[in-house]
Order: sequence, then C-alpha cells, then structure tokens
Amino acid sequence: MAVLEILEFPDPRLRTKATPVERVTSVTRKLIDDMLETMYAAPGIGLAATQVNIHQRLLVMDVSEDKTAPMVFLNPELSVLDTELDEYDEGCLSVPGFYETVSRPQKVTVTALGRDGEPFTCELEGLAAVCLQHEIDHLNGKLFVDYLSPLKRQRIRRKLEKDQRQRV
Ligand code: QAP
Ligand code: CO
Repeated sequence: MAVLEILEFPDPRLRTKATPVERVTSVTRKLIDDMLETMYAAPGIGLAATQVNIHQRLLVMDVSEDKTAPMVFLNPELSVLDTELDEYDEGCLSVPGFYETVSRPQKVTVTALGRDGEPFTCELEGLAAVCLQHEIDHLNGKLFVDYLSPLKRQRIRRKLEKDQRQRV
C-alpha cells in the first residue's frame, strides 16, 4: 500500500469532473487501498479520487470513532431524502488548516458499487451524510470553499498559495 500525494486548493486539477469507473479490477482495488491508507495517514474522514489526481468516480470514508469502518463508494448516485438543511463545520484534506460552516441536506440515500463491484443502497445522516456529499462534490470538481463568500474563499486561496510557495 502507499500514501498518495493530495492536491491542494487552488490546484486546477481539483476542478476536473470525474468519469464513471467502468470495470472493478485489481487496479481499482489497489487504488482503494492506497486511498484508505492516505486518508488514515492524514488523518482524515473522507477522500475522493479527484484529490489524488485520479479522475474516476470513487471515494472512501470512515466516520467511525475508532477508525475501523472503512466505506467505499464507486459511481455513487445521491438522492436527497429530507430537504431540511443542517450546518456543519467542514474541512478538507485539499484545504489544510481551514474549517468553515456549510449547510447541506441532512438525510440522503446513496446507490453505489462497493469494493468488489457489488451494487448497494444505503441511507445516511449526520456526519456520514455531510461527508458523502462533500466527497461527491469533489468528483464533480466542487470544493467546500465554493459555498463560502468570495472574500473568505480569496483569503483561503492567498494563504494556501503562500504556504505552497514556501514549501518549494
Ligand atoms: C471531509 O475532510 C469532511 O484542514 C473530509 O489540516 C470534513 O477528512 C466532511 C483534515 C469535515 C465533513 C466534515 C483537514 C486534516 C481532514 C485539515 C477531512 C487538516 C488536516 C479533513
Ligand atoms: Co474534501
């Protein structure tokens, strides 16, 4: 397994719209394992393939306390069960050091393929629902900073650009 490099905002590659996973192969499963290792190492609770510069519709998450419940979603399709919105302070491995409040539907249903390509449907609420919506946004080239005011987004962009310049 391997820890992969995570793209950081405002990298334009984070704006790529991912395409469906066509076939679940050993290459797909290796990518899933590497993404889980990358997420746990960070540490994070969710990671989309877009963030590791792979533009396929695949995401992993683990919102459990003890980090023993990895979840894998290939080609996820979301439907909103309850249009009631809930606020959550979101962060992102691609936007390190920033947490901001975002409102999203509090209850969703997702249909996807699992690690072995088996279809499943599940209902999510709470942090799992927030995280899933955040990660599906990544697959569509969208980031949580897009929900903030242009001023806040600009401040975050400038700070991260400065950090990135100082790192090279
Ligand atoms: C998405 O984000 C998420 O800034 C997953 O310095 C986050 O795992 C969904 C992280 C919150 C819902 C609520 C962020 C790690 C991890 C940072 C993450 C950082 C180190 C973020
Ligand atoms: Co994110």
